[in-house]
Amino acid sequence: MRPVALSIAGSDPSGGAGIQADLKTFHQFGLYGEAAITLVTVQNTVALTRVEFLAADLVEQQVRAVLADIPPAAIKTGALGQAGVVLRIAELAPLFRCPLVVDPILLSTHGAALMAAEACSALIENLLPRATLITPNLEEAAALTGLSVADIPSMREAALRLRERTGAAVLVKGGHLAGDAVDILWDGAAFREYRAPRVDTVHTHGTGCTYSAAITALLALGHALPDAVARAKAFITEAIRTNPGLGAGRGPLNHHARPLQ
Ligand code: PXL
Repeated sequence: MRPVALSIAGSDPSGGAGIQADLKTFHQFGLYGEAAITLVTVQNTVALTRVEFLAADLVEQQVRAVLADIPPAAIKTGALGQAGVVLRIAELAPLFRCPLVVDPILLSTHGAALMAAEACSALIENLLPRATLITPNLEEAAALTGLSVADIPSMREAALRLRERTGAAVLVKGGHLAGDAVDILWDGAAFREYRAPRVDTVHTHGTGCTYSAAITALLALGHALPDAVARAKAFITEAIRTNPGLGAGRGPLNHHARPLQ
């Protein structure tokens, strides 16, 4: 049977990030994708001009509807918007019975808030402890720990702190470092480093969403976490390298990139 994955995230009508990126990525890995929408953005590759948060009970009802009927083999969360939504997802998490990847998104590519400030503590206290894996970038790792996270030693320190606080495995993504794009995975047993040569392009919109969706897909397919991260890293690196060059601003990746066999 074809595995199922669910994304709980925001809509990007330009198709590069959010729910749209997640569904394309699930599909590309051969999964059946489900999507519960948390917020709607108005954006293209040039600018984001509006964000509308959906009511927490509307998000909850979407998630309950799919869990009751077509239960997924892995779930990811993206932009959640408000503390109320974070708390509802945390309350629903015991029903999930599958890996949960939490991408702790705070800002959009264009710098707009996709998480209200007061939702950050709900995320740390309530949702991150329910996660199998959390996937902060440098900025999110800094916001979640209070550390300055700007090189590999500080990425390791942030990963240690976040795991201590939440019990989740932590992938700190160094895509914004100078030089190679290096990510650090800490699962409580070993540090692993995932390294790819930097692709010199502005077309990286939706990289974080696509990366965590690929990891979620691979977990749904039964890969162990370190292998899922390695394969997802290869996928996003190829997706950035072969980006279609769409739009007048920061364009999307190539979601048709071929996953490793
Ligand atoms: O990449 C973070 C992100 C998540 N979700 C939505 C977005 C973005 C980035 O722009 O638009 C809906």
